[in-house]
Amino acid sequence: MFASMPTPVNDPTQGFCRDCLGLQRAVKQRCEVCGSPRLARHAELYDLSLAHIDCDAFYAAVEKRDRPELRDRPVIIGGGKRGVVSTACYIARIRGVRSAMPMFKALEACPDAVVIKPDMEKYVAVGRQVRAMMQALTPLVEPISIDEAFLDLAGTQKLHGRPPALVLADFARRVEREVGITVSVGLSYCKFLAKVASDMAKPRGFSVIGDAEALSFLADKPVSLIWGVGKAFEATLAEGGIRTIGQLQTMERNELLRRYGTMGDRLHRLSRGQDERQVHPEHDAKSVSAETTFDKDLATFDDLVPILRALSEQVSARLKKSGIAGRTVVLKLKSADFRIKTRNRQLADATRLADRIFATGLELLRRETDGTRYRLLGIGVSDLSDDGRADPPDLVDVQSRKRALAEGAVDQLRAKFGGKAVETGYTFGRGSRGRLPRPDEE
Ligand code: TTP
Ligand code: MG
Ligand code: MG
Repeated sequence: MFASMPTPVNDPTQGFCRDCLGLQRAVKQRCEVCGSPRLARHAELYDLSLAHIDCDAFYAAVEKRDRPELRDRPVIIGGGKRGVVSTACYIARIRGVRSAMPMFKALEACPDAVVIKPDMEKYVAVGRQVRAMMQALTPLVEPISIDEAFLDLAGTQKLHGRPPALVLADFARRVEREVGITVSVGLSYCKFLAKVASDMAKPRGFSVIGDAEALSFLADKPVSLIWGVGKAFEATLAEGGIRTIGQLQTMERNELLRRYGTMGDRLHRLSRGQDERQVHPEHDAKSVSAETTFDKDLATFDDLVPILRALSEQVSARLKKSGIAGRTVVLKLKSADFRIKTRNRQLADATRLADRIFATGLELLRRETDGTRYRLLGIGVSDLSDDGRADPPDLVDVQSRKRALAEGAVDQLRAKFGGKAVETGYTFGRGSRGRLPRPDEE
């Protein structure tokens, strides 16, 4: 069917119908083919290939699918021990019910709601089914939670015989038919804006944010739209008089770094719609690590520390480059007689900072330097996640905030002058005792 379809062109007056996928040749309120008002039009529609897809009112949608008599009723999923709302269908939301709301409050707002206890097994199975359908579109599917994922569809046009926008609209249609729930799609050129877009027109949304409009689109939005800006950080920014992303757009990068450390860099980039994070498929790394075998065996803490530091920086550089963070720090040692030990520690929050990885590694290493001679040292992080919630600005611990700030400055210098431009006290002049792997640069 699509082989015979004329190649669609980027023309904001044209676009396609999200119900029948028919191409539109002019600006009309309704589809020329089927009369549907659900049309997709955008000046960059056929250039964009990064998508975020999120199921609408996921648990509630699954329950409504299985109990069609509830279709037009307000449905709340939740209860159980904690007595809070997991999710509510859109009918209940109109009445003011929200996720995480105490159930008694939800029922005050919507007394006639049908309350259903969550059936996690069922939701996991449906989530997997949707994910498998995504993976049939592209190998680059990065699940974010049970009901959402990023998809990179760049380079798939030949395979599908149509551009990503049409592939995605068809996907949404197929999920409705084959799974019986609905999804919302966000299409953009980067993860940040794809995720923002998928949330813009829920349920059954299909929103596009192009390169050309990113700056103006973001300008009047609140800073909380930025990944990693939670309630606490939002308050910190408000203290400095910053409420909109537009205000961040007018600020110098150095000023943001000075004020907010590594977070300043993110504010600078994301406020301008610059987000280089790639889509990492599920089977991708479960951990990020670096290790090195020494020229000769080492046994003392003092000998091992500089190597640990250098390796921590490599791990951190790789995490930062991929936009991910890890919550468990893993130390690996191979003794002279080839026995491998691993020791790990879980942190309160995921980190991508060399300093945190190193400090945790140090604690683990201290206990293993008991005279044993080692031939290999490795450090890494597992429990990987997107770096959105990593390293929350720790306003209480001034020291850790200062360190994060310093690390931001070092990263900045490295980005400018190359990986070796800045050496920290631990790695500087490390001599020939430990042979270090080449820095993780392409
Ligand atoms: P979300 O995608 O955040 O929410 P949703 O799918 O219910 O609604 P939306 O249309 O806005 O995407 O979360 C997916 C599921 O995760 C949700 O159906 C239930 C569960 N969940 C909780 O249990 N507690 C929560 O606080 C949230 C936000 C979600
Ligand atoms: Mg959802
Ligand atoms: Mg979700």
